[in-house]
Amino acid sequence: KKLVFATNNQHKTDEIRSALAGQYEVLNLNDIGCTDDIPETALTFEGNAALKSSYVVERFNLDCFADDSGLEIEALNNEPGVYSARYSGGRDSLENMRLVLEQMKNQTNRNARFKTVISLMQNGKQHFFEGAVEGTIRFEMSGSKGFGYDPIFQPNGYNITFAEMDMAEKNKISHRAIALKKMIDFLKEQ
Ligand code: ITT
Repeated sequence: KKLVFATNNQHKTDEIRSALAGQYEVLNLNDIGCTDDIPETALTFEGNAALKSSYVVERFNLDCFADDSGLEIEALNNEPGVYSARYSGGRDSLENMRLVLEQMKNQTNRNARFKTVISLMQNGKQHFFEGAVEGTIRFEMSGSKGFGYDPIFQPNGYNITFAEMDMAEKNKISHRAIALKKMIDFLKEQ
């Protein structure tokens, strides 16, 4: 069985492929020959996930799902949030993390959460699935696995960051894995 995943992010693709190995074949935008940079102009994860999935339905007439995600930090009024990918102005993860660490350097409230909203477009209908994982922001980066803000995020109940976990371990607890499981449960009920 095939699923089209409306993403340009290879790390997201790898995580979802790993989680669905042996169950579904996952094709991303590159695999369906889409090189467009889909505009993400909405102010919510739901809105942006919907824009990405609808784009693929309109342009390619393919059912698909999209993942919009980001890091919400309590002390920063839930920023970077929907601006996670380009918080420092560009897509450089190191620069984005440096900006967060700088803004957080005198903060005692380190609470944060990663969120994912998946929009599934199927037969002209849209379905949303959400996942979140609570944790804290480290004072320094640690680890080299994963992507994005993984080196500064420590999930509650662990003393390592997401970037110190293998993909399989991150996939047991991550925001993306939780949202994905809800979508797969929904697909299997059909
Ligand atoms: P697509 O829109 O093509 O899927 P993107 O990277 O632009 O890829 P988003 O708009 O959803 O994706 O931006 C999410 C950003 O949030 C992402 O670039 C990372 O910086 C961060 N992020 C999301 N999930 C993450 C995770 O599991 N670990 C670390 N950072 C994550």
